[in-house]
Amino acid sequence: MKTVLKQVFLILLAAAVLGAAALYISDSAAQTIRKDTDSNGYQEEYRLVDNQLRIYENNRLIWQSPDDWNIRQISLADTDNDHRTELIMVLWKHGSYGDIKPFWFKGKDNQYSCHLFMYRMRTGKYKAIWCSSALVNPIIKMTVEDSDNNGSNELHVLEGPRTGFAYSLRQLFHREETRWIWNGWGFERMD
Ligand SMILES: [Ca+2]
Ligand SMILES: [Ca+2]
Ligand SMILES: [Ca+2]
Repeated sequence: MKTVLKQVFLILLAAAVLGAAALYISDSAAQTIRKDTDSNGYQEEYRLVDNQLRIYENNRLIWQSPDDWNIRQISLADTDNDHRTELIMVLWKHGSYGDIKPFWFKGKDNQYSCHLFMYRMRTGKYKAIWCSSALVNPIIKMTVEDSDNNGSNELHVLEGPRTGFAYSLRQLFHREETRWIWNGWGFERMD
């Protein structure tokens, strides 16, 4: 009996490892979106390939993500409810603060972590509007929608476990759905 249990455990473990590997591979899925976010009459094309984003308008490259960003998902929506469309990106990168570290932060800032960045196109250029520091629970999937039909969009997030030891295995089991609303300077959790 004990041997049978051991075999069942080993089979489950193998399935979990294969599942985690499949999730890892699916992270590099390609995504292309076309939308005229700045209402200039020309659609932009957002090409997410190999976790790198390139944005074109009239076949002209107008923005590309830094090489050290690993972008998992992008979305075009009115995330902050100001009637303009933003680009939001879920990405992984080293370091929480980028080039500008807060004065109180000492030591090395090179932890590989998940972030949510919000950008907007203005006069033909892409500018950052809001960038999160390292998220405690990484985002596995996000959508922006008005799910309660009150006229304002919310950010819906599927969160994974905290990063660290055996993260790829633990993310198979830990999932939490949360809703967030833009409050003028950041996202505030709704429930
Ligand atoms: Ca445009
Ligand atoms: Ca907006
Ligand atoms: Ca709403």
